[in-house]
Amino acid sequence: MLLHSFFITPNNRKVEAFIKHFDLDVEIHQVNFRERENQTDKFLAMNPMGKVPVLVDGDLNLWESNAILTYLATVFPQTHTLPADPKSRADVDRWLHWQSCHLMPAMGRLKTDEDADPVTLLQPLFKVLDIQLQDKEYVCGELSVADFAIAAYTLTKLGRQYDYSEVSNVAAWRDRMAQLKGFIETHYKAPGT
Ligand SMILES: N[C@@H](CCC(=O)N[C@@H](CS)C(=O)NCC(=O)O)C(=O)O
Repeated sequence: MLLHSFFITPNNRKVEAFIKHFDLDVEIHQVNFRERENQTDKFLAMNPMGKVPVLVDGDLNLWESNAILTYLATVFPQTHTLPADPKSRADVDRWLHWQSCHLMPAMGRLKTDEDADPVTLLQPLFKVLDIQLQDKEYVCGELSVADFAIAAYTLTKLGRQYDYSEVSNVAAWRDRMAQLKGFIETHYKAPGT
C-alpha cells in the first residue's frame, strides 16, 4: 500500500499518525506541491479532486482521509480502532462526520477569514466534544479512528493556540493524543523553531 500525503496538514497527519502509531506496512510518499504534482495527469487519475491524502492499494485509489482511516482499520483489524458492533460503529462514524462537516469547516474559516473569531466558531463545537469526553479516555470510549481524525485538528498551529481552559475534558484528551507514538512521530517542527 502507498499513501500519497503532505504531512503538515491535519487530513494527512491523521492518516500518517495512524500508520506510524500501529507500524502499519504502508509506504508514504510526500507529494511535491511546489511542482504541482497533485495536478499531473497521473495524480488526477488517482484523485480527480487533486487533493491528498490518497491511499493506493492494488486497483483501489482511495481519497478522503476518513475513508482511508476506516479502510486501514478494516484491513488491519489488529489496530482495534473500528468497532464491529453496529451501534459502536455508528458512534465512530458520527464523530468522523462531525470532524469533516463541522470542525474542518470552522478551522478552515479561521484560516481564511481574518475577522473570524476562534471562540465563536470553535467553543460551541468543543463544548459538544467536551460533554462526549466526560468520563472517557477517548472520544468513543476505546481508542478509535475518530480520535486520530479529530486530534489532528487540535494539534495544528491554530489548534495549539486555542485556549482549552473551559473544556477541560478536551484539553486532557488532546494532551493524551499528543503523547501517542503516532502523533509524536508526525510532530512537525518548522525550520528554525
Ligand atoms: N476532505 C478531504 C480534504 C482533502 C484536502 O483538502 N486536502 C488538502 C490538504 S489538507 C489538499 O490536498 N489541498 C491541495 C489543493 O486543494 O490543491 C479529506 O479529508 O481528505
